[in-house]
Amino acid sequence: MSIQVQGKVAVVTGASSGIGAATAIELAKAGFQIVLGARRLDKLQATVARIEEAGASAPLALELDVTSRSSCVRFVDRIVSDLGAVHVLVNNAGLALGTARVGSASEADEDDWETMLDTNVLGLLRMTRLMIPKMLESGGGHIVNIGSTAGRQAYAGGAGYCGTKFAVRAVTESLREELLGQPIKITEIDPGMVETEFSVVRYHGDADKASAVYAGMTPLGPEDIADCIAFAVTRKPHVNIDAMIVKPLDQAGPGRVVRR
Ligand code: NDP
Ligand code: 8X3
Repeated sequence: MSIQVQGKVAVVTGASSGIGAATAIELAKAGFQIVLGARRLDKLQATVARIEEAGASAPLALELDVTSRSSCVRFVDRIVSDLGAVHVLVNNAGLALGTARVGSASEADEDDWETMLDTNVLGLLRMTRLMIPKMLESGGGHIVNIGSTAGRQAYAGGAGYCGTKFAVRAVTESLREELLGQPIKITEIDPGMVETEFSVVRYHGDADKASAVYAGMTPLGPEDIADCIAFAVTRKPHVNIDAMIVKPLDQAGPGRVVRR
């Protein structure tokens, strides 16, 4: 580790599951004071318990729906009133819904597109807009956006989801330009296939379809991505990790997977 993290506050959105939960645990072990946000408070409490079991200091777990402006405002206000500062924001909350091809999509698929855009793009913008002034008041910060390989290479059936992740890249690069000269770092982490609740959510709860995604290959685990995030946020003050693309060895690209 190259920086002093004691006393630094790290906020992880979507910390009730998968990559967000693993990141919260990893950053807590590294010494950050953690704030967890997600809609499912019972699941957030499970992450809290895992952080406490690891012997790290007790995190603050707060309800957060990134699609709601008032929920985001309440979340950020509560962090500042309870902890007085914020240094790291991991914009992880996100989801894929469905694999409809545009030409055969239904009204329900259109609703899925709206939810993905509202969560993955507008939610990330909402949280970032609210956090930048608080980071500046705290003496500096670091924004980590979770994109995807789906934001670098599109695939059939992914127009809705890939569209949101290409947008995350555009937002990250706009922020890089806007924040030049300010003490705020900006990083994008673009994972390939990670086994989490992601595919269960994408297939609307169909566990068989979800597990078939990873059949015969070795996917990444959420802790593999958490490891990369922890590395990025603990570099020396003058070092900015712009982006990391992290895929399983068994994956060359979307749909290009070796199965044994
Ligand atoms: P999970 O489904 O396991 O976790 C998603 C998290 O996002 C949950 O904690 C969920 O919490 C939260 N979330 C969803 N909607 C909202 C919302 N409106 N407000 C607040 N939180 C929300 O999936 P992953 O861990 O895999 O996904 C995390 C991120 O990683 C996503 O941005 C995803 O696109 C990205 N990603 C995932 C890959 C994969 O293969 N798994 C690959 C590349 C990128 P709750 O439901 O409690 O609100
Ligand atoms: C998730 C990766 O390839 O399932 O962001 O879209 S993929």
